[in-house]
Amino acid sequence: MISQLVEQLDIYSDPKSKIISAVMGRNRRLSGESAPLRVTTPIDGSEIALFNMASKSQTEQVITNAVDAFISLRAIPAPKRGEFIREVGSSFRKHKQKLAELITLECGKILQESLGEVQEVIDICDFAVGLSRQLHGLTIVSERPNHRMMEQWHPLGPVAVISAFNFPMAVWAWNAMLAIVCGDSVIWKPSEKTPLCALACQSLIEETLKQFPELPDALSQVVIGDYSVGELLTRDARIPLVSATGSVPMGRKVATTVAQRLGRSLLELGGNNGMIVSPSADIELALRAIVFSAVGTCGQRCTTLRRLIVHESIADELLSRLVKTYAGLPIGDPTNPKTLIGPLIDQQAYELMQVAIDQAREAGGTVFYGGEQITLQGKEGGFYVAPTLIEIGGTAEVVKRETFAPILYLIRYSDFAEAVKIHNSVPQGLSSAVFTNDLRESEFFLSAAGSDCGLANVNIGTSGAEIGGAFGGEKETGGGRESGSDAWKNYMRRTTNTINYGHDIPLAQGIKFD
Ligand code: UN1
Repeated sequence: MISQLVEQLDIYSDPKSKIISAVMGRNRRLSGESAPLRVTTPIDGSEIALFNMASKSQTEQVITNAVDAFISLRAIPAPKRGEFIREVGSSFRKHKQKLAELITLECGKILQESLGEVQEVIDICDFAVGLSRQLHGLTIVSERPNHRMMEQWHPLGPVAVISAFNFPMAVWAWNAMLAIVCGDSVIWKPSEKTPLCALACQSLIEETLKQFPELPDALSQVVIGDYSVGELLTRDARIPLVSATGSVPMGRKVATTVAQRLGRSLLELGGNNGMIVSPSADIELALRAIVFSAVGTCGQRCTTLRRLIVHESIADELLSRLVKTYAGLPIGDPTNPKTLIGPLIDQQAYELMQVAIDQAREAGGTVFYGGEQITLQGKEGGFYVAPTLIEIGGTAEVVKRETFAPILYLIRYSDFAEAVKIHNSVPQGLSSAVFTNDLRESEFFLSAAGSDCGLANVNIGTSGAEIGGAFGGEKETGGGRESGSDAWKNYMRRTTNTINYGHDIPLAQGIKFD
């Protein structure tokens, strides 16, 4: 069934494709310049594709293509670029089901969540189309007579997008759709774990491009490769912006390399998100939000809930209800519509989960539920786990680390200010939530003295953000903002223009220089 799906997609046939290192279906391989990459499905661990990764010279060529494409793209009016993105969105709408099936196949998330991810791509396309007529700057009064000041936003240049396995289409789209309407060409280096998703997206872009002969072919390119390809992209001064999503160590490398050449980086790194549940909370709502945020995508979202900070007066009740709910969660094949928890991405993810559970136990934590591997008949190569609930003290080292797995640490608090302090005591700062019906608590949580994260929610879980807001976080999360609001400004360069329409040349600050 798996190989059939890959072949049905029929996405690899165009010889003019800008896809570097063509993909082959099961058991076929193209000769190429570089090492092979074996792609497996987390569903049962079987091989679904073999690639030859891009070589250094191929990557260099991609960068050169992107520079040329940028020169033509920046001359195309933004609303025209928006028309292209509108058609890209239509194409994703048309292929939504198939694309979702591919996400499920390659990264193991359940079909409902995969459909949600494709919807995120469609939504950001719509957003970008609107934006293509709103890339406006300010006009500013001048201190000098007969002068006028204004800001313009111009296209920036080729943008490199480095994305992670857990959102193999949406995060690229947040970046690429905005970058393209802003007039930038895009080079995408997807995770080595999910190259097929990237190729499927690229093939839809290429298909849509056929309707737009005035647009440059290389406005979007995909490079399949390992960290060495990432390094070439981050080092190259022809790429003014590198947008990277993934682990903190990866982000640190990207940021350091890009900073060496004084380029820009836009980072969305670790999560390790927390939620405070206060005594006034609507427990039914909180329960639903906790479960989706903690176990959705098998705990492998950047926005996954990992730290539940609960008032001592309701902690026992919440814990026992969570244990009961966890016990009933269907774990299994993500293509089965009844499943709510699919597999972890791979063995390494499973091992890291076990290490974290052991460390939590050593730090005095009590495992109330789960953590063990679940063997599914016929899918022994997949890593399925029971999501785990661990009660632990808020200061334990393991709680401060992001483990990409369905681990939920429960921490008790007695005073709300203390809860916020516990909440903010980790190095990461992506998403946060409070469940409360107490206005003072919710306002405090949202205030400057409250949550220190980029996303702070009230009576909503930590995951599942809409595309309309700016997405990203502080501290080790990297400070970047992608997707909605004014995140588009990252993909443009601002010029401040001062225009003199008078007959004199007065200097600012009243300086006389006669
Ligand atoms: C991510 O995990 O990198 O808010 C992105 C969410 C999704 C995006 C997550 N809309 O959970």
